Amino acid sequence: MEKQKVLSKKEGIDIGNVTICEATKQMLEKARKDGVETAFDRAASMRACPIGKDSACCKHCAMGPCRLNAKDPYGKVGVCGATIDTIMARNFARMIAAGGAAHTDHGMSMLDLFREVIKGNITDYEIKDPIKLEEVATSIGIEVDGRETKDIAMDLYEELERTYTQVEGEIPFAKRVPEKTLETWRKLGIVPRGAMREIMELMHRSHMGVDQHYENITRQCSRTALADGWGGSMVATEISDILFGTPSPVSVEVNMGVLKEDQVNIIVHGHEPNLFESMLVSVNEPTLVQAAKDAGASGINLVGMCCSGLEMFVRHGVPHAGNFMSTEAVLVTGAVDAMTVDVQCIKQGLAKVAECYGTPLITTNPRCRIEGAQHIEFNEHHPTASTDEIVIKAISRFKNRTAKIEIPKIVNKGVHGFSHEYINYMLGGSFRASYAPLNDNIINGRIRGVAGVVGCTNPRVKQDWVHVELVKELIKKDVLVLQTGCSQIALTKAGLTTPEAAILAGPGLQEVCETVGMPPVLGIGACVDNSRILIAASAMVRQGGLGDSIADLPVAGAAPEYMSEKAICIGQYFVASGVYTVFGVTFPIVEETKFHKLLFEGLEEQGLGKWGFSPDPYEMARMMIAHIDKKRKQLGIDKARDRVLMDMADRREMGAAYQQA
Ligand code: NFS
Ligand code: SF4
Repeated sequence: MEKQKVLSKKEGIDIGNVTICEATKQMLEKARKDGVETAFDRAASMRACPIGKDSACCKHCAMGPCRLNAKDPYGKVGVCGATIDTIMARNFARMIAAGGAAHTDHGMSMLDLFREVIKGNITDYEIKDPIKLEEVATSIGIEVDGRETKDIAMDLYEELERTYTQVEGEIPFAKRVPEKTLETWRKLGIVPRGAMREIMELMHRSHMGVDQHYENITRQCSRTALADGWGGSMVATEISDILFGTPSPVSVEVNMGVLKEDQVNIIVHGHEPNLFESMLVSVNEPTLVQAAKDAGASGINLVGMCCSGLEMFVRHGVPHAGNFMSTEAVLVTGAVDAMTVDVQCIKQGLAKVAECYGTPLITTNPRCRIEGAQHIEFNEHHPTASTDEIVIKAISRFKNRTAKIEIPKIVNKGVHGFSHEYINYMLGGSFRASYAPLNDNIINGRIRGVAGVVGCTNPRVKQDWVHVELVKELIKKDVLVLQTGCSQIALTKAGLTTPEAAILAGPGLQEVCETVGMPPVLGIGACVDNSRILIAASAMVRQGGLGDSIADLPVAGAAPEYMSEKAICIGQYFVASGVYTVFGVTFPIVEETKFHKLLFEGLEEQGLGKWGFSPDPYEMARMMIAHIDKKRKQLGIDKARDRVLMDMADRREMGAAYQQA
């Protein structure tokens, strides 16, 4: 095995302190022994740039780059005269453009696939969920009664294409937005046209010498972000459900212990479900299974990571090895016979680590190649041609394994796959699927409110810890938690996505969970599936009793360990949709500036949501709960909660007295 020289500092990182994931810790110890470096080491040896961290620099032209002073933000301007507010707003805009582009391009790939399937040009995939097809079509006004599936599908395709290409007018899913929320957007001029147009315009406006008013830039930030949340991401989710099936709850195994020493282990990491779906076909192909056996393996073990893994476990129960900050660590087990990736959140550092352990790192998407990785292009017209080839490579690596293998013996279980359709069904029962019981339980106070806790892990904070502590605080205070992305994996490893975890919830939430048999933390899927949270929020508004717009609901969102530009875009579309959204780690902004005041207060005054920031999970929980309580008060349902909790306490006491007697 080729060794790599690594740690810049002799003593290195304090492994016990960089993560609460025991498997990752164990692998970091092994990596140290093996002389292998990971992002944890690099984060420790490279301090974040203090000026960039505050977004106080601009490199949008060659008169600069210009650096302003965060301590005296109005003491200086760029060479062109750009103020701190312009510079920060433009930087923010560029993050939203990039993050939104990632989700919308992913959605577009799903739509391309959908079109080719309907036209019969691609035959390896099919419409798996025609009921969902009809529901989505109906939701945007397409006639379905008495029509052929194929005709409905073609109409749906043509409508949804407008999500991207439409030059003028509102995107199709704007029809799903609660009336009053949509009215606010119209008034502000932020209802999105096609995503291509919005992203193009945002890139234009953030160019040197164009939009130099932070309020105007922020408006286009909202419009572009909404083109992601209610556009590209929503298309990605809905089309994936139609093609691959709508998730319903399944029990899944998570953590590195899902790797099997005596099997050919293949990891799929990235975001788009089509590659993984075909991989699932290939690993079950009898000739390949036989080839694995001939090589001395007892079988082929397919495992997911990050959002690809989430797409697969909510639909097929495929096990999951870990989140973003564990992708290098998992290679250190030596047990991975191939890691195959498509797009997004794929650290270039994986190439070096994979090389150290003789694991083939395989890129598959023309958009993403990595120096030092092999490229086997995935072609949807013959999808299994490439996935078969990857399996063969993995079998050959298994046969020639030289790396010392050490698999952490940790496996956690969780129940995931709570699509908004399922939440509807679960709470309402099969004959009266509806959000009424959720709204009722919020109104009567058993459930205080709903929080979405989502997003990445980040080596600048202790991996998983902020997610887990925040969620524990929230459920303890009767806040129902919805989850997507890497956050969901953190909570599964902590054991909070099982119905038994209801015991950690406050008395009201606990009672609801026990009655329904659901966990207090509902895993919904990948990051594009944050769109499911938007749909659930709209359904809650339509159900009635909780106000007229999303901004009226007692809900809040958080990305406690975020790192990506996609996360910033998601944050902005939640804020623009009316949700108070709190981020952790760091926030790219200088406090006490006009732009800061706009994001953290002004947007709410315009009828939207607003941003919040705290790196501390307990403070974050406090801020979210204070917001939820403020909304309850505005809705006039704050007293109901006191009554119901008092009732429950009384009943419990009576029960205890009765038992003693
Ligand atoms: Ni979301 Fe998925 Fe994870 Fe963050 Fe990356 S995998 S799209 S961006 S790191 S949650
Ligand atoms: Fe400096 Fe203005 Fe050029 Fe930015 S656009 S680098 S602030 S001169």
